[in-house]
Amino acid sequence: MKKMMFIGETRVGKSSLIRALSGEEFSSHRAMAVEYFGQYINTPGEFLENSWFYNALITSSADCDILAMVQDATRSSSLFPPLFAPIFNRKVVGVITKVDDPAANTERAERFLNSAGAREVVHTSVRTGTGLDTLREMLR
Ligand SMILES: Nc1nc2c(ncn2[C@@H]2O[C@H](COP(=O)(O)OP(=O)(O)OP(=O)(O)O)[C@@H](O)[C@H]2O)c(=O)[nH]1
Ligand SMILES: [Mg+2]
Repeated sequence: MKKMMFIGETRVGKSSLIRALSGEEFSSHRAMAVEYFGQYINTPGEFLENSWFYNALITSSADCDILAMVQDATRSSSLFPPLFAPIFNRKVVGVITKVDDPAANTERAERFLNSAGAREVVHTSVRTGTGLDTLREMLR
């Protein structure tokens, strides 16, 4: 069974995405720990926000087939460093969250993800269900 690991800043929507994708009760405790839920692996936002945790992200990614770099469409900044994706040595997909939000700017989010090294980018919303099937399909 293929696994997908989500990385992204705090509050970008990682837990919401896992809840929507799995269709089950996934309750995140905001713990400073990597969480395993079926085919999905959640990581603390702090791991991306503090570069001394990058090693923890890289180590955890050994368990996944696909790494999802999660960018909030409403944010005007991104903490993904340029060319971050290749260091994981995995298939990497960019995931834009909250595309339903009136303040969403998907072109900006896509630029952040492209510069971080994501070639493929999926637009998602847990409110409308946009993009969820595309992500599920990748795990088949
Ligand atoms: N409009 C909209 N809001 C969303 C969407 N996904 C998540 N949110 C909101 O964004 C906020 C953060 O969502 P979480 O899923 O807790 O984010 P997280 O990345 O798990 O956050 P941490 O666990 O703190 O790192 C919540 O208030 C969600 O309701 C979406 O698709 N659309
Ligand atoms: Mg969470």
